[in-house]
Amino acid sequence: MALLQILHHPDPRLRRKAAPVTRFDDALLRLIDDMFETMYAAPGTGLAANQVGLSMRLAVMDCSDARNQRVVLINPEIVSTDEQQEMDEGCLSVPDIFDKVQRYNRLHLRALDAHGEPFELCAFGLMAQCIQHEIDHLDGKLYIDYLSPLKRERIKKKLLKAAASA
Ligand code: GNR
Ligand code: NI
Repeated sequence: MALLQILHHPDPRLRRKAAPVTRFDDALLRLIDDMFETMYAAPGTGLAANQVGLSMRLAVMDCSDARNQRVVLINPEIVSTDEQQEMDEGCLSVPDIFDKVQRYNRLHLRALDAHGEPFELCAFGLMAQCIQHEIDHLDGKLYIDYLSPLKRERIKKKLLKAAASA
């Protein structure tokens, strides 16, 4: 296993719309293991392939307190949602910044697992929030896109400054 490097905003690779996964092989399973290791080490509740520089519709998640409920999402599609609510959100690619975003509290999802088998999932709360956050990544979106242009500009400046002094 290996730790992967997590890209930070404003890296242009975070803005690419990722392509569907079509090949289910050992290399994919190894990548998924590496993404889990990277997510747990960060630590974070989710990690999308774009965040480690790969343009693939793949994300890993674990929203449990005990950190023992792995979920792999490949080519995920949201089937239905209910009402939105404001939730506090952060992102490993936008380090040390947190703000409120409108997210669906419940959703129904369809995706493929690590072996290419279809499954469906109903999620609510943190897990539903994390799924929306990861699917946004796969579409080249970041949660800061929902904030005001002024806040977004401040965040970009702060991260560019941090990167320059690293
Ligand atoms: O670790 C993470 N926490 C989190 C908190 C609220 C909403 C979404 C997230 S996902 C984030 C990890 C990450 O950046 N995934 O892409
Ligand atoms: Ni993120």
